[in-house]
Amino acid sequence: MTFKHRIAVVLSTICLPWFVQAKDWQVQMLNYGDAGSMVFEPSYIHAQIGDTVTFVPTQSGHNAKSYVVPRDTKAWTSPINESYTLALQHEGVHLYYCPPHLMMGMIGVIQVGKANNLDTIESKYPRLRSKIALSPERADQIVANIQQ
Ligand SMILES: [Cu+2]
Repeated sequence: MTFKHRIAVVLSTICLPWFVQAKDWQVQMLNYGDAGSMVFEPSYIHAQIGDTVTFVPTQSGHNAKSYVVPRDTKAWTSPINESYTLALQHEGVHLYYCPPHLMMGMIGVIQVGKANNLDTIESKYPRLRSKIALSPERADQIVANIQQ
């Protein structure tokens, strides 16, 4: 092993834990955000297995409830006006909404790795969309972020 190799091994050993560290994503629940009124911000996240997502009650009157979850994942609901952390343990897409503001299109998507349950999203999203009275197009754009 050359000196350069040895340096590379030492550097990769030091740096690797930093690169593979799981991330905690913060999702603000807002009465008004960049995309308009009643929004999750960011409304789309592309995370990896092992990451967590924390819903932050920045403004009051909101919560988050799953509508579609990845395979082998339990449905989840965050308490209203409280911080809630969701552990992402399985690959796939979470489609969720704020029950008090679904009518106003307050929905969000968390993609964990690959979208291996896209067929379920495609079959169930129209029913969720039918309950959105205000600007369902904004919700369509959020769902359209999902990467195959
Ligand atoms: Cu809300």
